[in-house]
Amino acid sequence: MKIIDAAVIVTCPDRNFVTLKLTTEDGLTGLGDATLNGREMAVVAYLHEHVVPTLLGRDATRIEDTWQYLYKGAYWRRGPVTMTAIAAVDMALWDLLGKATGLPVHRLLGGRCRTSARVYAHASGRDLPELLDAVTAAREAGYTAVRVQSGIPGIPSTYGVSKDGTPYEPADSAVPSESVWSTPPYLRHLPRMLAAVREAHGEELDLLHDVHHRLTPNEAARLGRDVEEFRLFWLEDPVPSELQEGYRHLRHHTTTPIAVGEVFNTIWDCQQLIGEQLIDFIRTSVTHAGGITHLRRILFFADLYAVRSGSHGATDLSPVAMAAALHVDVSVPNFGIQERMPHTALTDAVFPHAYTFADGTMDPGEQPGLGVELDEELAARHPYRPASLPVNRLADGTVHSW
Ligand code: GCO
Ligand code: MG
Repeated sequence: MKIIDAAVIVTCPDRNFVTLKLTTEDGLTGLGDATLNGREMAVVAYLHEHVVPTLLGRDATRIEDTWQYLYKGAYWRRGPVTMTAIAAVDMALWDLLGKATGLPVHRLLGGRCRTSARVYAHASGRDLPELLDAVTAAREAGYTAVRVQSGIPGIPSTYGVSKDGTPYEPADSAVPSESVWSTPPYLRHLPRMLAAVREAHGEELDLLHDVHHRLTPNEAARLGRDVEEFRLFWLEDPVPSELQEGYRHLRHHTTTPIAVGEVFNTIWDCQQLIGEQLIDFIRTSVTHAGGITHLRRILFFADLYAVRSGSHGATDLSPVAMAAALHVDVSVPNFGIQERMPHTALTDAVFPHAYTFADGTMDPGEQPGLGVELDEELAARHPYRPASLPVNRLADGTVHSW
């Protein structure tokens, strides 16, 4: 099953997506997501210049060998651009193998360990009443786990809160917009916010919250303690993820479950966090951590230490990535939960897919391969538009993690 063509397709149906499409000599096509939010064209160049020429003529069934070739063979290892490019090839090869054998990818990965994958919704509001309404809407839509974020009194706008009722999408301008951050009001606000959600929605709903890398280890330890009574499902990215020792400090001070990993690219980025059991959930995504092959390596390692999966599933990961994540989710032993931010109707039209949502869970479906197609004609009508993630500053102008 020789690869005879590799095309990199960039489209912007409401937001940018980069897709790798491999074609074999038998006319089969496989898709892989290569979207790196705000850095899309860097991956496009990496694929065009350094990966595509090595794929032509290659046996598409040699998935592990191709992964090793692109990782070890490049000499320059790791990093988001490289690992996203490798991921796209890997996903496309699994998709091709599924189509060639007539099997959905989850069956090639050992088959289902569960009937479907539980997902969590995002609920946000500029103030508490708006947040409580958003949680109600998520529950009415069938979710049993909800990520809660709200505006913080004293801070003009913050991460994770949609501004005007439209779905939240942080990459909002070609040159990064700037937001202002202050930690003390946030630390005061969060326990009040969670108390209000528990008061209105009771004890049974699973609640998650994303700190988005903004605290020092000691601030995070204090927050973890302050919110223990609200029994979070997880507190996400409390500390910038490269500060791994910080998680040891945090772990020693709170039993609030911790989730990290959406910015990690390889097993080497989370080896210590998992091996020392400093976290409860690993959030590496199929797109940014080297594809299905490498994500599974991370998750099998995590299983040894009772760390569960919680794959990143923001809208900046395309429907191809969502499908790939779901095939992994239903087939690994240590699945925790899957993030879900629904794509726009236009994105769904550009990427028709077999996966479905019902009763707070998602299912990858039984179509051969990943079960996602790309409508290239519709994609071409929505060309790339540069968009960057915001930059964060403290009131005195100091740049802070966003
Ligand atoms: C999440 C994430 C995202 C990121 C975005 C960056 O938990 O879903 O934090 O919202 O900000 O994916 O590209
Ligand atoms: Mg996050």
